[in-house]
Amino acid sequence: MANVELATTLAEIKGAKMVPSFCYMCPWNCPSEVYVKDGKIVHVKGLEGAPNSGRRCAKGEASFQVVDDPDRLKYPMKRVSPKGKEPKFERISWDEAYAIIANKLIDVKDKYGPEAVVSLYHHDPNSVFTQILLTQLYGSPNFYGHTAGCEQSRRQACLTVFGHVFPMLDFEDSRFIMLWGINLFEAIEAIWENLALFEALDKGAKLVVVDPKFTHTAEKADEWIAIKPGTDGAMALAMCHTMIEENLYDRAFVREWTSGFDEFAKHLRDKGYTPEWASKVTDVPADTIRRLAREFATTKPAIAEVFKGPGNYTNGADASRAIYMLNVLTGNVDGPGNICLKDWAPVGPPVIIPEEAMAKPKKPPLHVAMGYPLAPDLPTGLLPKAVIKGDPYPVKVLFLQSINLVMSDPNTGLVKQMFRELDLAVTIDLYMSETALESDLVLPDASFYERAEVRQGLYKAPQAIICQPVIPPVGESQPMYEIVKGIAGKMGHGEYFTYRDWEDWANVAVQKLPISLEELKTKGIWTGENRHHKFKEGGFPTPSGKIEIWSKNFENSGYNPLPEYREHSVLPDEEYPLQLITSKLSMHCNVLTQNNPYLIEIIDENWVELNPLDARKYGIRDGDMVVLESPHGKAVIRAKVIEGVKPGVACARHDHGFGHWSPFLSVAYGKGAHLNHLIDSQIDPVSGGNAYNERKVRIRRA
Ligand SMILES: Nc1nc2c(c(=O)[nH]1)N[C@H]1C(S)=C(S)[C@@H](COP(=O)(O)OP(=O)(O)OC[C@H]3O[C@@H](n4cnc5c(=O)[nH]c(N)nc54)[C@H](O)[C@@H]3O)O[C@H]1N2
Ligand SMILES: Nc1nc2c(c(=O)[nH]1)N[C@H]1C(S)=C(S)[C@@H](COP(=O)(O)OP(=O)(O)OC[C@H]3O[C@@H](n4cnc5c(=O)[nH]c(N)nc54)[C@H](O)[C@@H]3O)O[C@H]1N2
Ligand code: SF4
Ligand SMILES: [Mo]
Repeated sequence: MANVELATTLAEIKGAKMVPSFCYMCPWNCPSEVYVKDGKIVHVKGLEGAPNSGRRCAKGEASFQVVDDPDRLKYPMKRVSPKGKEPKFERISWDEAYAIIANKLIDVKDKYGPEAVVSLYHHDPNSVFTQILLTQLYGSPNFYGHTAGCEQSRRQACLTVFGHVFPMLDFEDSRFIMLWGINLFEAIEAIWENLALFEALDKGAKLVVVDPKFTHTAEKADEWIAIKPGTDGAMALAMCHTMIEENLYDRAFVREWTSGFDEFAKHLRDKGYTPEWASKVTDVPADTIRRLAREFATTKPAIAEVFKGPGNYTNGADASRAIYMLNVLTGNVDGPGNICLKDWAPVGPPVIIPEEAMAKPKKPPLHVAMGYPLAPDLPTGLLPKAVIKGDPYPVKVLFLQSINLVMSDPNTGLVKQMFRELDLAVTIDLYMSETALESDLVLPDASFYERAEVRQGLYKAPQAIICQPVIPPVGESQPMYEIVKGIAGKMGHGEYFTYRDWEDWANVAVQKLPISLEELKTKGIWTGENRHHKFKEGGFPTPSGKIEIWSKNFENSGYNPLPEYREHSVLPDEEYPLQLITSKLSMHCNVLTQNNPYLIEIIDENWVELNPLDARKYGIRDGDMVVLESPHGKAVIRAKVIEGVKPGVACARHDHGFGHWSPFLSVAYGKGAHLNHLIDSQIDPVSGGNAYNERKVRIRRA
């Protein structure tokens, strides 16, 4: 920052009031300090004393633009043009919006039952209010997040093995860290985790990154394993094979805390999951696989973690399960320097519905009816079928909050078609997003600088964090607690939503916390004790109470109880010779930062990366515009030629978040390319997670 700018900034901050809050530019919610003066945000930074140690990333720093953005939605809007035609909207009052929603909900319940109403969120500011209204009072079992579009396979694996959905990475004391496709230095997952990883590296920990692409995280690693896409399961199983054959596993831990070890050892042997076998599948030399297995097993404490990379394939759940087995066999579970099973803070619901008033859904939730009983969240890839064909049962109304499904899910054309078949689609957003364009009603939410929220902090120890409104909402926008209160009132449920201001419900939510709301407002966070080896007090929350190498749930649902290797379903061929994988950019978050002029100034388009060998083969030079073509569609995008991507692989950067076509996004509109229409809706057969990395393409100069 130039001196003059710095001086201006300091003058502005002088005398500003600091309000502890948190950042919502990505799902990791870093605790923050927001400086406000004369009703204007003049500065933001990470909260001192919080685990992110005063830091925010570039997206967080650019966040205050959200309140000044002239493209923000300001009023409730109703669609006045027919679906499928050019979208036209007109301003309506909140009262009219509430009445339209309430009447439709009552009508749909009469005709089809409450389960015909589905609610989806990703970024989930106060979605708990919607959950209370739709599931507890209205009676739909279909309130879901967007994990299928994210880390569904990893989550399902973690749930199966440990009975827990969310491991935290306690890097600080690790001595051996193996990251399978998880790109922490670009796709940031909470700044404290990155700081802890740096600390471990400073103390001499070894970092191994398994990824078909040489990422920023791989740059910091001791070893980069350029694996063939979609084959991580084979490598992890072969590492398990080596650990068992060479007696390197933690015998005492396995005996006391796991179930199914003997069956697993036999399974690995019977299937012939040797390093030699895996080498042919993965392109990783057998000696390397064997050596890494030995090093991992003998250098403690260690962490092997996976996120979306190996997970976003049709074999993603078992690949993730196999990677978790490395931690299990070596006893690297929930100790210092291990993956730790998140300990939750006692944050309660903001509104308590008495037991006798609770609705009892009559039909199973959609994921169960769809035949995915073990999916931790809705397989959204199957949602179009439910809406268009009524299979497994009719879905007539969609609520979408903080999610741009039309851009973020695969098979864009089918997702758009689904919207045309709905009786009512309500989008609650900050912007007229591409999903809003397909909706009947669009409601303006208040941003995280304009609303309150109390939620779980994503830190290894239990943590509660608070978001506080620092400026009034833009236009007529309203936070979810007001929107839900309005709809509930029209539906005859007003008696449960009697809070006058946010402190009323926040006081209810913090009841079980050891500190008061007033204290939380001043401090910003409450952090509990960081406990290790919590399972020693009561086992694991799995059916057997142990870590399940052999999964009882899988057995009961007719799946193979042991992790196995299957080839994924979309493989390159002569016509489409490249596997197109996806990878996020550090300066943008998903589908929500592209209208931010500061971030767009740093990165204003996305691109596809190719190895020089492939570039030469297809006559492409660095910087060329190219046509990418799959059996499902084509797109024009810039090419970058780099050594750090495996030959035969094309890596599309942030290909869900660019190429916005909503004319209401004046900064984002038309920048870069959107590539989710090049993918079919294939999903993992157990987790129901989307397989974004399963695209085969050909490439030519545009
Ligand atoms: N800056 C920034 N940070 C973010 C986000 C963002 O958009 N921007 N999004 C947030 C969200 S919602 C999420 S879910 C996380 C995602 O966090 P990550 O899962 O870490 O991020 P991705 O970039 O989706 O994928 C990671 C890597 O998987 C690799 N990969 C692809 N196929 C394979 C494979 O077959 N095997 C292996 N081993 N690797 C493979 C890709 O090359 C890529 O480097 O990031 C979060 N943080
Ligand atoms: N090809 C490809 N596709 C992908 C991915 C990929 O790596 N490659 N990543 C996948 C992953 S990991 C994820 S998590 C999904 C993410 O994609 P989505 O689940 O669609 O979610 P986001 O991009 O987080 O949020 C999108 C919407 O939230 C709105 N929003 C932002 N703040 C607020 C708020 O305070 N209130 C309200 N009501 N709305 C708000 C934004 O304006 C935007 O329209 O995409 C998935 N799709
Ligand atoms: S990592 Fe996410 S929550 Fe933290 S400062 Fe960056 S954008 Fe905000
Ligand atoms: Mo995600």
